Amino acid sequence: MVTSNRDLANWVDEVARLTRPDRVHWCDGSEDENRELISLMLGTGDLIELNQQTHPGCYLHRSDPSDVARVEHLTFVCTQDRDSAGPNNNWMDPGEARDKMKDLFSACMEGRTMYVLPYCMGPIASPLSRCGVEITDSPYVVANMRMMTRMGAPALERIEREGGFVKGLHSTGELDPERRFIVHFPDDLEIHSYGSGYGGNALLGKKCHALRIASYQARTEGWLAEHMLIVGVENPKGETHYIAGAFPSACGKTNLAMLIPPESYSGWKVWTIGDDICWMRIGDDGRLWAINPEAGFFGVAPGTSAKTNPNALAMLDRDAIFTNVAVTADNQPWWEGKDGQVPVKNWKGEDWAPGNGPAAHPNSRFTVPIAQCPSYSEQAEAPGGVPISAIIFGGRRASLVPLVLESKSWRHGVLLGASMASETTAAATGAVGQVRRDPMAMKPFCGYNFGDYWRHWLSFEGKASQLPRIFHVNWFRKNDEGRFMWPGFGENMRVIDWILRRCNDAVGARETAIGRLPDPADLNLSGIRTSPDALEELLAVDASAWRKELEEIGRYLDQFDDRTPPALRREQRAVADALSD
Ligand code: OXD
Ligand code: MN
Repeated sequence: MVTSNRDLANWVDEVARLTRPDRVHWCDGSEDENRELISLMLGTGDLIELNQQTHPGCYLHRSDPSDVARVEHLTFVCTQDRDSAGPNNNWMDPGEARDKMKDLFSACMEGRTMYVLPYCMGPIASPLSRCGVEITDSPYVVANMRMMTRMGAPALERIEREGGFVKGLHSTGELDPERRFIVHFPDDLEIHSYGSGYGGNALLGKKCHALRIASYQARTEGWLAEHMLIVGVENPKGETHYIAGAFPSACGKTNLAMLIPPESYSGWKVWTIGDDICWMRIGDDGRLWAINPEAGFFGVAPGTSAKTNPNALAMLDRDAIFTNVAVTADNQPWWEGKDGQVPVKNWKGEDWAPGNGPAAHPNSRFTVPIAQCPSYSEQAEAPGGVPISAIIFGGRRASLVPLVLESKSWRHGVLLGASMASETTAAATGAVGQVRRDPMAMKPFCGYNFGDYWRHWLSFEGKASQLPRIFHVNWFRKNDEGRFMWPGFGENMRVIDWILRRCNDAVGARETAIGRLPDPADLNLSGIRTSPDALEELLAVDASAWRKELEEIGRYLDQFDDRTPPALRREQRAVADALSD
C-alpha cells in the first residue's frame, strides 16, 4: 500500500477498477518526476518546446479546439435537494449524477496512466489550508497542478496526519463536448470531471475545490471561500495594508494583483499574495485573516503587456506552461497585446498572417508558480494568513456605476456584492459582452444557494469586531464615443490610495443614496490626463438610472424566494427609498 490512509487507498483501488488504467502513478511532486512527465509530453505532442534561449523551461500546450474554456452549462452541483444548490447552479440528483458519471468513467483509462495527485490548498503548515487528491489521466493536468498547488509528498503527509481530504476524479475522456460534465457532490466533498482537459474544468484544485466545494465547507465551518485577489499595499512609511478584491473572470484581477504604482507614488509598493482565490477566517483579534489557497497563476495571456502588467511579463520568460497562445518565427510565445513581435502560427498551430483574426485564443493562458512574480510577497506562505483591511467588489460596467464608492455598513456592503454585475468575457463558453449579475464574482463558483450564501456573509456582522470596510469599483466606464474614461492598470493605485485613506479615517466622503463617494479633490490625479469633467462624470450618481438599477436588483433578489435574507431585501429597499427622496 502506498499510503497509510485507508480511505484514500480504497478509493484509488475502486477508481482503478472502474477506469482500468494500464498503470497507476502516485505523484511525489519532485523535480525528477516533473522532468519525466515533460519529456513524456514532448514525445506525445501534448507539449511543444518553446525557444529555450529566450524562455528556458517554457512549453506550449494546444488544447482541443472544442475545449478552450470553462463550461458553466455543463457544470453541476449535486446536493440532496435542488433548493440547496439554488437557481445560481445547475442541479442534478446525486444518485442520477453518480450513475451518469460511472458510465462515462467506465474503462476510460484503458491504455493510459492514472496519476494520483495529493495536494494542499494553502500553505502546508496553515490551519486554514485544506487538502485534496486528484486522480487524473492527463499528464498536462499533473504538470499544471504542480505549479497551482502544493502537490506531492508533503500534501500526502498532511492527509495521512489529518485524515480528511477532497476527492477529485478527472479524465479527459474523448474530449467530446457531448460527453463533458463537471459535477460536484458537496456533501461528500467529491468532484467528478469528464471530457475536458482545460483550466478550471480539469485542474480540480482551483474552481471545483477551492471555490465550489470550499464555499460549501466554509459555510458549515464559519469561514469564507471567495473569488478574490489578495494584495498588500505598502506606503512610504513601510506600513502594509492588505486588500481582497472580487472581480468576475477576465476583469483585470491578475493585473491588479501585480500593480506597479505610477511615478507620482514613489515609495509605494504593491505586494502580491494571490490573484484569484481567497480563504478568510475571523482571527482572535476580530479581524478577517486571509490565505491564498493557490501556489500559482493560471492567468489570461491576451492583454498582458509591458504597459498593463510588467510584473507578469517578467515572470513569464522561464519555467511556465502556455496554453493556446500563438508563436513567433523564432518560437517565442505570443498573444494579442504583446508588443514588438509578430506571430507566425496561431493557437491551433496554423499559419497566421495579419488580418487572420486573433492569433492567440482570447482565453489562452499561462501557468506559472506565484513565487516567480517580482511582486511576490513572502506573506503568501504565512500560516496565519494576512489581515484584510478592505474588500473591493468590481465589475465591467460601461455606464452607471461610479469609479469607486464605499458601502455605508457591512450589510450595505453585502448588498453591493450581491448586486454586482458585469459584461461577460471569454473566460467561459458563451456570448461575450452581455451584462449579467455576478454576485461577489461567484456566479459560476458558489457551491450552494446564493440566498444562503448572502445570509452567511451577513452573519459575520455579529461575529467579528473589526470587519474590513467594503468598497465597489468600476475601471471600465466608457464615454459616448465608446472610449474608456479611466486609464486603469497602474493608475488604479489612485483609487486604492483613497480606499486606504478611508480605512484609516484620513479622508472624508460624500454621503449619497448609493454609498460614500470621494470628493473629486480627494483623489490624487497628479500626472494623469483624466479631465475634471470626466472625473465628475465618473463620480456622479444618476438617480433615475439608479432607481431602475435598484428595481432590477430587487427582481434579481426575488429569484431566490424566501432564501434571500430579509435584511438584504430591507437594505435594497432602503437604498431605493433614499434615491426617491
Ligand atoms: C479563472 C476564471 O480562470 O475566473 O480564474 O475564469
Ligand atoms: Mn477566476
